[in-house]
Amino acid sequence: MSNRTFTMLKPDAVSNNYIGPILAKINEAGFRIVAMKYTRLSQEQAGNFYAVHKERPFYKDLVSYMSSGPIVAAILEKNNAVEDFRTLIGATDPSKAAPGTIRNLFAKSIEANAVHGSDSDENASIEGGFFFSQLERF
Ligand code: IDP
Ligand code: MG
Repeated sequence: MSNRTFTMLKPDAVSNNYIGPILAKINEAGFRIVAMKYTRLSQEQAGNFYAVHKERPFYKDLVSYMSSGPIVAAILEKNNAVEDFRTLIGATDPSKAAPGTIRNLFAKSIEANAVHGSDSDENASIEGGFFFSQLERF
């Protein structure tokens, strides 16, 4: 999935009615939406998605938070998608996210930080495959 990345608008972004404003930022930054789904993760699905963080102290809270309400999952396309999207969303902790980044503008806490962005081409492909089949990608 080179030139593609994967994102989720997390439960805080959805419940705060930030789907529209965040998608606008994503489009303004030059990303094309390749696949998109409004859905909700079970505890088990959230646990599998974040399995890489299983040993971290925040894992249990993160899993219940990510399954606490609906999310929007999407595959995005742009040159240098993974790196450019990480720049667009800003640091994990919104209090450290650069001005104008999505997390700076829309996130409330280090856990409820509005958006997910893949950290490598390999993970973008794995994470996109978690939500979408080949046939659902354009
Ligand atoms: P990232 O989303 O910026 O890549 P990761 O370190 O991969 O950050 O962590 C995954 C998610 O886990 C974060 O987006 C955030 O929701 C949550 N998280 C990360 N660090 C903490 C923490 O110290 N306390 C609570 N939640 C955290
Ligand atoms: Mg990460």
